[in-house]
Amino acid sequence: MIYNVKMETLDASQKERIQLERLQNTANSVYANVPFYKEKFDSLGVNPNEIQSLDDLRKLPFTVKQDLRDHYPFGLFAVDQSEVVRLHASSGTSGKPTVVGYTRNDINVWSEIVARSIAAAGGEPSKVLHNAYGYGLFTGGLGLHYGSERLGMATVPISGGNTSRQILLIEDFQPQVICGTPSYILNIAEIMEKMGKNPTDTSLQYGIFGAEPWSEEMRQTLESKLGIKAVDIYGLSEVMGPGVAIECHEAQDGLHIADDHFFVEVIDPETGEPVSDGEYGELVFTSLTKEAFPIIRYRTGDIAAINRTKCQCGRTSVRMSRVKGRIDDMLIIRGVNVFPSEIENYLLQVTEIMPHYQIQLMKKGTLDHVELHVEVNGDHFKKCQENLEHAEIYSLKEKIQHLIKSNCLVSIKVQVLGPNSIQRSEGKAVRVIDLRKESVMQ
Ligand code: DLL
Repeated sequence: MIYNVKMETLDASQKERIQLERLQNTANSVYANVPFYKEKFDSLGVNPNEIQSLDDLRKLPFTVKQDLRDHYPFGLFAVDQSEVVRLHASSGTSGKPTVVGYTRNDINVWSEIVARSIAAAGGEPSKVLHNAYGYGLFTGGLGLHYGSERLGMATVPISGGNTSRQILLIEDFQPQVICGTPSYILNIAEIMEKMGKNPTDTSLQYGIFGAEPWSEEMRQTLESKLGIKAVDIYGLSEVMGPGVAIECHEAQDGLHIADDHFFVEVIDPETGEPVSDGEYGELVFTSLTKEAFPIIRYRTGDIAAINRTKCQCGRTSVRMSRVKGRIDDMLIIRGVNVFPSEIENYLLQVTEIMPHYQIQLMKKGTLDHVELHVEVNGDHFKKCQENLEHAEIYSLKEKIQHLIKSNCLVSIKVQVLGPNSIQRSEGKAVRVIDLRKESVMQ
């Protein structure tokens, strides 16, 4: 089902006209109302009136996360505080969080975008949606919640955690759609199995998973474990929250960007120059309709590629690939670049291990040392205990090392751990642990 047929199937010239008009409004608004943007535009000698085509966007400066931190908490807002009806923040690993604000109209637009997303994922009015994204300052819970209500679904605001209660409510409320981070939904499915229940026996038909990088192989694991169709949803608080882009359940072939509200560019992260369609680079978004917290050319740090061909579902928006990962999470191992999600893709093909892993970065002398921790599954663990424990584990280790080496071209030391050794997530999974400061190994 297409929620907003008119806006989701615009032809290229209609779309460009709307985007340009909205871009001009946004550039004027930030110039007039946010001193940070006025100073930046002035220092580059650019005036918003010069934006006469979408290409002119490239005259405007980039915005980065540090700019948000430097203007903590409300310094980049473009409206009077009396118009702000909602605040969200992302925790940030160090220092102050980054804060974003919404007017009543922003919440309305966001709800509509998420309603479109849920419909694209297979949701329908009058069915039930189980929302296991965290509620609070994180945009996942409330973002999906408002969109689900807008679509007309009965929304279960369970949030993350308390997994046995989640399972009870899935059984009793009979939801058609479940939302959450892929790592947490996997956790729910595993606990169901441990309780002796079959996760494919529920009423669930569709899953809306995102907020963290995940792989095609993880999609297959989740789809077969839960007997559902799973789609990828992308977003970030600085740009809006969930719903910036979503796959449709019909094609599951790239995420439709809500490009009547967010203009996308893909750049080479080193040079800042645009890359061609289909080539991977850093996603950069400009909001086109936001009032409280408009953002110009925001460098997301997320690596993906875009595709402008028409999708079989009928939507005409530009689509982005899965996000491979954040630039900060890219591992450089002996000169070879690899993202954790690429490792995950191969790891999940190994049937003797659980779909949980962690990558630890340590220092060995002056060199970085990378270790991949995986967890053997219960059946294989038994076999190891009954048979030649070390030989079994050793061969599994060798097998994984070889698989990663031949596909990702990096040599990583693998540690095979016993069942339940790796901490399960209730929100965003922590895949990379950087112990380089603490651990100088000899
Ligand atoms: O994670 C918003 C969200 C909520 C998206 C629920 C999807 C579902 P932040 O906490 O600001 O917002 O984190 C944004 O998470 O820059 C990406 O690095 C990562 N991310 C989000 N969605 C995906 C995805 C929410 N589908 C940051 N695939 C982004 C990979 C994702 N990474």
